[in-house]
Amino acid sequence: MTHKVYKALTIAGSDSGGGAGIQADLKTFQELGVYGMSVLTGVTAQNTRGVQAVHSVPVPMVEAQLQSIGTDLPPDAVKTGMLLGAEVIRQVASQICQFRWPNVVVDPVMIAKGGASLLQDEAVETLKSYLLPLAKVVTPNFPETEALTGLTLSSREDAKEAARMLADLGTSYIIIKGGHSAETERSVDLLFDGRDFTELDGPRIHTPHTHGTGCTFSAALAAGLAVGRSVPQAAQMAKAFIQSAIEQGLGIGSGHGPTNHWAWNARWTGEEASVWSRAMREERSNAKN
Ligand code: PXL
Repeated sequence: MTHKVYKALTIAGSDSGGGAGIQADLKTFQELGVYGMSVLTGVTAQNTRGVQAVHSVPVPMVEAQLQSIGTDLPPDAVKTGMLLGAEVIRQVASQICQFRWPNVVVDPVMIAKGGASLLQDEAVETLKSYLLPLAKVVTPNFPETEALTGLTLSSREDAKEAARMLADLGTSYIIIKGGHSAETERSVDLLFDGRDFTELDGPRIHTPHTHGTGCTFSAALAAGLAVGRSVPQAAQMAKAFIQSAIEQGLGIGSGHGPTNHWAWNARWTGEEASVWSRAMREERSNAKN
């Protein structure tokens, strides 16, 4: 290898169903050409119908994983997902400081689609005071924004006020995702850089298969930052990545299915799946010749 290998780390939980959590993150890193690493905070027993069980990894084991990464494989970007409790958050924040990890993206995961809690209520304050000040970007959806700010979001102006409040906590860029907004035709994410607002606009795709969208978006954002893109550039790319992943959903499972992490790199359809990897290889070797 003569070119630099960009590395991204996810600090998050496992989704046995493969659509969210570290599985979504690692698939996204891989698709975007970034070497993926993971620190596991917990394990969920989960499928497209919901979360059947959650089990946390002991904090000293989370610490050991962070040390293993930090002492040998410094990441170019880091994202956090499911953190479960206050003690883990303090540990993660302390190691991010110790190793001076750059490009920290915090996806403030709180509740799974079916209602299972992925962050204890009392840990929200810890997230705000310990982790958000270290973050380059925080990516809450509407319910998470409401939990973090105490505001009720019923208009774009409310979202702007919430973004200003979050910026005051010390995070450089705020992205309030519009997937849960009341808008029926568009899904608009609001990007705030501490001064100006930019809208990341996309069509709303009407589908129940949106499991893991938040994880996938924040992982794509971290991958963009890892390779040196600016936050606005990485955010635009991440928006396009998740849009194609939702549009070309896989249609697996009987509940809220996962998105298609292949979609960005290949026009994937069911019949083509078996020939997909061969076609990709041929394309690559043709491009070289
Ligand atoms: O989408 C949030 C999320 C994050 N991490 C894990 C999850 C979920 C949602 O179900 O299971 C492990």
